[in-house]
Amino acid sequence: MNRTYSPVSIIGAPTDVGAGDRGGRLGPEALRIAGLGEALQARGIEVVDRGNLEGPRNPWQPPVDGYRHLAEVTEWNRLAMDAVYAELASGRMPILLGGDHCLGVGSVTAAARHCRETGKTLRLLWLDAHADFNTSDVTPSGNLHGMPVACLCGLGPRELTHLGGDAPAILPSMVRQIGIRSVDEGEKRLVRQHGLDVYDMRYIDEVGMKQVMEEALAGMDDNTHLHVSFDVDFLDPGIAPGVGTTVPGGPNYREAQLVMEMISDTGRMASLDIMELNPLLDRDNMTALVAIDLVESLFGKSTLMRG
Ligand code: Z70
Ligand code: MN
Ligand code: MN
Ligand code: MN
Repeated sequence: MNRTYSPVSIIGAPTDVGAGDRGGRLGPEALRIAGLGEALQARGIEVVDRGNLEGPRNPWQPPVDGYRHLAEVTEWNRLAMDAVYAELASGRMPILLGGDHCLGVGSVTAAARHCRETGKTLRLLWLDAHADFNTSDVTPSGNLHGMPVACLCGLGPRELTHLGGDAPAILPSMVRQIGIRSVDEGEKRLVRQHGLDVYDMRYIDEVGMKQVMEEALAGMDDNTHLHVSFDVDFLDPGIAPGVGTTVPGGPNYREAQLVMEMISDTGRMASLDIMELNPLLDRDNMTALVAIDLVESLFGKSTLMRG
């Protein structure tokens, strides 16, 4: 299908303040070196690289009251929110390069604000091995990259639940989570309590990725702003070893391609995060290359010969 895309703005957020290991701060550069911008340009898309945000360094401290580095995480998210919002407000499609997934708070908060101002309906597709729905009471680690979805739904420290102003950014009913296979005990209770729509690996195995994506993308229309938050640990570690927390049994290359192709077919993706790539744990930048291959599919690359 030939579709025209909004001009894209690449924003780097080189930080791992929300993660349990260091190296995610190198993610944006690894994605650039693997050719993200060039791959999109080759598809006829106008691309501008805004460079990197500059935020506080990672102090590498233990958790305080259930959170590690809350002040630094908040500052990085403020920067990410402002940068993503500015691109949306000028009619461009932001691609935020993490960095760890705590940055999803800022990115999605910006998308939610843009939707409120333009009368759009937000749909959040969270591609991840993890539910990222921990709170300070139940987190096993204190790492804020395990909490962004909870924060966006209003569970968490006020700095993050109210990053965008006077209310939480989203409702749980806007979220669809795909690829989930690692959820902590207390986190599982919260996910059920708040009614998140989770397509875990067992369900994917039982019904197949095609049906999963049909269900997850159902109910969207011309007025939908689709935000895709792609945690690279969504992918099976066999094809994507370069992440802090590998969890076996993820979507394989073919399933992941289908996910991206079906998102592309909706024509509704308006903002994108690529998170959690850790080049220090990668081999020959292979995870970055796979991620870019998948992003090309997100932007309409397809070898479809039938139909
Ligand atoms: C665990 C926690 C996590 C990565 C999210 C893991 C969180 N649920 N790890 N993304 N890479 O510590 O909250
Ligand atoms: Mn818009
Ligand atoms: Mn995540
Ligand atoms: Mn994850």
